[in-house]
Amino acid sequence: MYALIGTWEMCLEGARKGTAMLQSGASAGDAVEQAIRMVEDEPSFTSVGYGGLPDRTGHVFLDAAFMDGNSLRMGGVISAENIRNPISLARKLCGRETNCLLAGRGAEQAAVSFGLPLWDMRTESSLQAWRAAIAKQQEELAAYQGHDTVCVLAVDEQGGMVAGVSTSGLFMKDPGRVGDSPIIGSGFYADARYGAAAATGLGEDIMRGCLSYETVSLMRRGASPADACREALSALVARKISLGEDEGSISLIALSPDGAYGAATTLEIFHFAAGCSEQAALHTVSAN
Ligand code: SD4
Repeated sequence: MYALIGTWEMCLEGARKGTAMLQSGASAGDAVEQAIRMVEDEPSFTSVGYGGLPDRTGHVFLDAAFMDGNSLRMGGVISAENIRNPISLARKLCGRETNCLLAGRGAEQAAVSFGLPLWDMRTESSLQAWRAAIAKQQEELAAYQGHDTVCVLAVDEQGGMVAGVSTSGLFMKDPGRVGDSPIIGSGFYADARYGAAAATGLGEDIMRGCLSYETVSLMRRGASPADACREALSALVARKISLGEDEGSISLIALSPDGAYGAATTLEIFHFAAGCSEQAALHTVSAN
């Protein structure tokens, strides 16, 4: 048995490739890295990797993480520029006892030391979008204006379980702004005994509920992936509403060791790609 789940329609091709790899015996780590690299490499996806939309200063800063649910080790990249495939660097850092989460220049130096390519991640069209936003003096930071994080969870035939995420964060963010994606327990979590989870949406809200850890923790107490996503999300939403806030823009995915998967969202519609012992297909979940 193998299974893989990934966020958003942009992940479909990568998820198909990842499930095909799992079918032919690849590890969950290889499948997750490959699925995410395919999203990072596609410039028409403007929220991840090459072609990602810039911050206010016109620079593309990338966040990524990779967690091995069997060893509970993680590697991560925070606010790094010019790294062609941040997920590959995050994976290389995973397993280190120290120095596993690197930010900025240090991450770029590590990429060079691993022989990973550096790249100007801006494209003419991402710069055009930035110039237009500057001209409009856009102030609002929004989680879902074409700015979505790719999160992929996989379990392989050998029981290996991995979570990976990659994003360029929010369009027009302040320089140095970091969301949930590279933060363990918020943007992602995996424990091969109970399951894996990952989040997409407004990182500032996701972090307040440590949503990925909370989802895995509910699975540890027996919840299915779908129920765990729903319960973790609705608890944070209820708390936000009790504070006089709106529900926010948050979506969660989860995967259990037996290959069951699920998702929950505050959006009208949230797409994810998933397959269990079959090729990945597109699925949807909605807030109601
Ligand atoms: C962040 N969670 O940087 C990311 C962005 C995202 O849908 O996933 N948007 O806050």
